[in-house]
Amino acid sequence: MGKPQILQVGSYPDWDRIPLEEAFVLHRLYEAQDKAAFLAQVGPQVRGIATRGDLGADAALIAACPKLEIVSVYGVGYDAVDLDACRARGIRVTNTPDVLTDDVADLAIGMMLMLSRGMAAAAEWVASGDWATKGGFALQHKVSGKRAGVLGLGRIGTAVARRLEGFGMDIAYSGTSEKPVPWPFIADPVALAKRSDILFVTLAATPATRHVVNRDVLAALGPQGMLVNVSRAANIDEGALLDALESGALRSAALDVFEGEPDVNPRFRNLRNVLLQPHHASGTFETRWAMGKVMRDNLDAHFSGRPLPTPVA
Ligand code: 8YV
Repeated sequence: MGKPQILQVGSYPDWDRIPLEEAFVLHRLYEAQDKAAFLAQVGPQVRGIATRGDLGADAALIAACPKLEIVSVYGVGYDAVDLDACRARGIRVTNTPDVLTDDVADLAIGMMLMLSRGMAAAAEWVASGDWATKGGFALQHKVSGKRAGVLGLGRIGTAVARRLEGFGMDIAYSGTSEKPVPWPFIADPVALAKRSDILFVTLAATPATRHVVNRDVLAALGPQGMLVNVSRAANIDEGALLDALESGALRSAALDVFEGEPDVNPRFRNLRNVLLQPHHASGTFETRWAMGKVMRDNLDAHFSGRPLPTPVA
């Protein structure tokens, strides 16, 4: 039997592409001009899909691969994979948890500091010469000792909360269930937002969490509040967020994820109270090396009949 045939949905760095090419026959969907024609041609031979957290595998893609056995996601989030379609056909799904937790939490903290302390504009104040001609930079907002809410206390939310302890913050959290942690559980996201100066969104996205951060949550966070999102855009009502940022009903927002990314709603570009990042919370060499290895290890394990390292529950 020849090498298993894999459909590659998006690009990977060479250090993943090369070993994948050695082990499998790769079909690169993202390079095809006519994706439908390409899928009609290669889909019937495909036994595995290698995808990314941001790209996933929808029902149509899965249906185009009748011999599909496994979807291996390069990313912890598998919200873009149609799990029902996979379950119905016994297709296995894997992701890359744990290895990216620290980086995502680090970026969340970095975004909080950068936005609260106005560091981007402050750097520009020096670079432009304004410091010498206009004087000291405008005063900013303190971080240490503030009240923080963590919406979604999974691996990443917990790593964020632990880091916030180092800032002497008064931490509370919300999520699917109460956990054995030292921080108070506040089930209602509106109540969590009300007692928070800074609200971190670290929830795994599911249909149930869609727009969980809605107008009411944003109003409760209020004109002194900051929102930090390192999860998925779908967890937030982006229209309501833009309204709140434009009107001053919310002080500021630091966002790594956007509806329709990599396109970003142009309303964001006119705002000075936002910090916009290009969905790169896991984007370090160290973490992407580790994520690629886990993604490849899952495919290797499946096709050599070994237990999957990180199956999705
Ligand atoms: C990645 C992600 O940026 O882990 C996830 O769920 O969205 C990110 O780590 C993405 O999967 C890489 O393209």
